Amino acid sequence: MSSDDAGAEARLAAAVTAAREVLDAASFPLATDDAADARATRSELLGQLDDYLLPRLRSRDAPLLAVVGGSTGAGKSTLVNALVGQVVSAPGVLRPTTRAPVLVHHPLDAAWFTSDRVLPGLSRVRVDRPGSPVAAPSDPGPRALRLVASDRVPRGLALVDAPDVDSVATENRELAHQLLAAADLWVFVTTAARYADAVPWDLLAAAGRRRAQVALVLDRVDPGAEAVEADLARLAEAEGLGAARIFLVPETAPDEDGLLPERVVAPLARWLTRLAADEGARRGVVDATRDGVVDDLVRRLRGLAQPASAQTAADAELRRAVDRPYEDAARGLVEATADGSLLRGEVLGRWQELVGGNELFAGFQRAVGRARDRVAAFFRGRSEAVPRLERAIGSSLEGLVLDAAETADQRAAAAWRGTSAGRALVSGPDGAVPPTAHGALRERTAAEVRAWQEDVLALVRDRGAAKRGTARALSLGINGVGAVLMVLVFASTAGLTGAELGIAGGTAAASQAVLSAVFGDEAVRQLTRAARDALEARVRAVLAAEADRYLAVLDALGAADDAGPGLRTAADDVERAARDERTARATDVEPEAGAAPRAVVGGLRGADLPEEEPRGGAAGDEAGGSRERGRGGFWRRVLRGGRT
Ligand SMILES: Nc1nc2c(ncn2[C@@H]2O[C@H](COP(=O)(O)OP(=O)(O)O)[C@@H](O)[C@H]2O)c(=O)[nH]1
Ligand SMILES: [Mg+2]
Repeated sequence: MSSDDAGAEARLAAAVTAAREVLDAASFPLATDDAADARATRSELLGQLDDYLLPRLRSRDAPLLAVVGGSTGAGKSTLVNALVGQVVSAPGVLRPTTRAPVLVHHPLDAAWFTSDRVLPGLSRVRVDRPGSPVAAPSDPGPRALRLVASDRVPRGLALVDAPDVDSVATENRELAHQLLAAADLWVFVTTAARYADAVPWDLLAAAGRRRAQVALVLDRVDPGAEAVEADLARLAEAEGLGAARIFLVPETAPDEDGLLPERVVAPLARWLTRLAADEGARRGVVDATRDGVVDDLVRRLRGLAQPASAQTAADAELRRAVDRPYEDAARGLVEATADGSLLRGEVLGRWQELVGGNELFAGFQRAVGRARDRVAAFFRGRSEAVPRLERAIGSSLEGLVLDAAETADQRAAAAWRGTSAGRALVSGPDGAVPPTAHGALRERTAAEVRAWQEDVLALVRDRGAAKRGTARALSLGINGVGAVLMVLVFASTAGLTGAELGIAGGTAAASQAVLSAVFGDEAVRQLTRAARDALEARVRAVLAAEADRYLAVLDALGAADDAGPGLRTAADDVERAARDERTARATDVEPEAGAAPRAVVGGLRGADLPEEEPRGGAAGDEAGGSRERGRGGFWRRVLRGGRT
């Protein structure tokens, strides 16, 4: 390998690593219409990147991983045992078998598989005595690999006996798919009776689309059933697997050791053994599968960009659906606390108690007059009425805020229920938005209202201190003057005149007059504004905390930043790096190319049997022996006549 070649490969590995990070960050947390598909694609891709592509890019020289897959009872385990010459994997009669899959490798290749270089999510168990055909009590369960070292397996090749791709046990099925996604080569086993089943073909078609290298084994073929082979070849061709080798294994009975006769697996044994020995051929298979996975990665990263942007759009829509009602609530409160509507019921009663009734507003004004000294005296005489008014103001305000919060909550929840992304977050036991904590909301509201009343008293005190002579006059009347200021805040009916003003107007006029007597007109205007601003800030604080129940959920999900552009860029980068790497590979003169196959170290059982002469026709082969594939001209052409 030239240094140019190595550099290009390293750059491809870097681009794929970067793409993995982008993909990992885009988690599609919101239940948008396409989220479920996007999540499935993402987790499949992440799995394949970790299990296969990144390890493969980091070590092109790692042994070729041939995964023996197929339907329930197709004969996968029996085939692996026959190739290895010992029962390394128990053939199953009882289903589903939940035993850990077996990986068989040459003893000198052990280091490639004992680490978590490939399939890092699976634990490893070394099986020293693979002869035991039944699941030991210490069976590590399906999320583990049972590693078997065998001299029979050629160096540079490893065989995995995968679970059934159509297992009724989800865990087995998923593991089978995961193992196939991690394979350099699929050895797909099917039978004459089952070869047209839908599940395996869904998988095979997907393999064909991404140009995974596949060998098909038509197992347990009865004499006379060879016509099936042509049909299988047609199916394979139609699914983009025209280049797949087809091996026929005639039906025979296993011997007393549970092994099929050597001769029936000889063609497959020979082919796999030579593949391991021939560096060029091995690389060819490894690279072809890898290139297909890289192209598939680029395609699927691009495919995820749109769903990723849809997440961010949904996030923004959900945020608006919360902001709108809570903003309306805040505005409504600001209005309701200024238009006189608070001057009713208890508040009005207490106010009248303080100032002496509606018709006595004038008397109140007269009593105070323009002499601020008299203000303190006025309130001193009414020391009971002031705190009662304050309490009435406090509880009216609280009620108003709680109502507004309740309405906003209902509107926000309804809006979220109206979208698929939002529904998943508010409905059902798994809903992520916690319901209003009524007790805490009431406490918080009461605290803010109390704090506002403190704000108002502080304003009055500060203003009094700033004005010569006022502080002493106010010393006993701060609470009373503060209460009047609160009332004035509620009654600022700007623009209304005469009879329209009603109670609010009269109240406004009276309180305005009293406060003006103490502070002067301009100061009263400033005080009113400051008190109103303080009220708005406190009301908004309560509402913001409520809205946060919703917004915090979105913040935690993290869909606010659009991952779409990043996914597209990552796809472009991988595509460019892959193109460069392929160019470098094509122009690189492999020293191995054209060289004689290196000496075979290890050889699968049957690999050294002499090749049989082809026998024409579809006649059975009861005499024993097996055929690698049909003899038809079509297959000669497809396979370039290349019997191995
Ligand atoms: N007679 C015969 N039985 C087989 C052959 N291959 C598998 N079996 C039996 O079929 C059943 C399922 O085989 P197994 O290897 O466990 O299939 P797997 O599910 O694909 O691993 C077992 O009872 C095997 O003994 C074969 O070539 N000939
Ligand atoms: Mg099996």
